[in-house]
Amino acid sequence: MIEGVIIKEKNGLYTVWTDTETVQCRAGSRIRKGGIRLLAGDRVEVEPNGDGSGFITAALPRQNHLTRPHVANVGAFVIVVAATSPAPYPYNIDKLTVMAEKAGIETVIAINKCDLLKGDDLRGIYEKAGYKCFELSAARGAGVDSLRDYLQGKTAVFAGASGVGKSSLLNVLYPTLNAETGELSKKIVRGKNTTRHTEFFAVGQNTFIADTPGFTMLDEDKLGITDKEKVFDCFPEFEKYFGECRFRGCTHLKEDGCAVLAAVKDGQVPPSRHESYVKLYNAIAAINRYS
Ligand SMILES: Nc1nc2c(ncn2[C@@H]2O[C@H](COP(=O)(O)OP(=O)(O)OP(=O)(O)O)[C@@H](O)[C@H]2O)c(=O)[nH]1
Ligand SMILES: [Mg+2]
Ligand SMILES: [Zn+2]
Repeated sequence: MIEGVIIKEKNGLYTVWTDTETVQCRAGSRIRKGGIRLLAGDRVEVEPNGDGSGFITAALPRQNHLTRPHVANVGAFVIVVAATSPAPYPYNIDKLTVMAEKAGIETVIAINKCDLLKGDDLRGIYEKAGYKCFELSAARGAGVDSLRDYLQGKTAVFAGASGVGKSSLLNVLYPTLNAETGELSKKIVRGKNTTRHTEFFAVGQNTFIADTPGFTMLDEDKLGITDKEKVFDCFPEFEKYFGECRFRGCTHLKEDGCAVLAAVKDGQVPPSRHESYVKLYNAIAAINRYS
């Protein structure tokens, strides 16, 4: 019996990384009968057959999971944004921060293409929200050392809109990656529509990274939030205003005496973050109204 982590799932075939080897596994009967849906990132116990194949006999408890991409045990959610080209669209970025907050996953913002435009505006917004920010240029290799240091020892997922440079950054961060995997270069060159299956690549001691294809839409009903009142909790920079509003039950949308709105007015909370809050609150309210 050995322990490992699922780095890839495709059509019921799981690739399990065990530090010394990868084992191609099927789910054992206990897993199948238990109706357990295994995800990339899940830690599992494997009964190897000795020929590179094996059976997954047990799944260890999950720390967290995301639905988009569908992965488990994410140690770092890296939201890649471009300082420009494509222009950052705050609401889409904020839906990603919210999804990760809801799942309880540590999130950082990787601001790429800083060779084209400085990243300080975005940095100002997201540092206020409590997210560590990296200013980077994949094109120039700038800033990547500190991001690599941060990722060391973590299981990380790169997400963000198409064209922001997720794959380019991964290539600069881990130049040996395609040599080790053989497949990634093709994937990266293809750029768009990379893969439907999220796959982790081992890039160092206990360090796994997954690239994801960019998407333009992340529907509000995929965020795991069913109650509009819970949207507030997914904006970490709002927390200190909890209970500070004039009226109990303040929705923080437009009430007089709202502490969050006051913070927006005096520059403590970036307007774009509050706008995203309002949009998301209304979207979640509408979903519940019609479902
Ligand atoms: N100027 C500049 N261009 C960059 C930088 N990083 C990436 N690019 C370019 O941006 C384009 C998109 O890069 P990708 O790495 O394919 O972007 P992606 O986020 O992986 O996109 P999807 O796979 O479609 O989600 C390419 O033409 C890159 O050459 C950068 O730091 N500066
Ligand atoms: Mg890509
Ligand atoms: Zn309020």
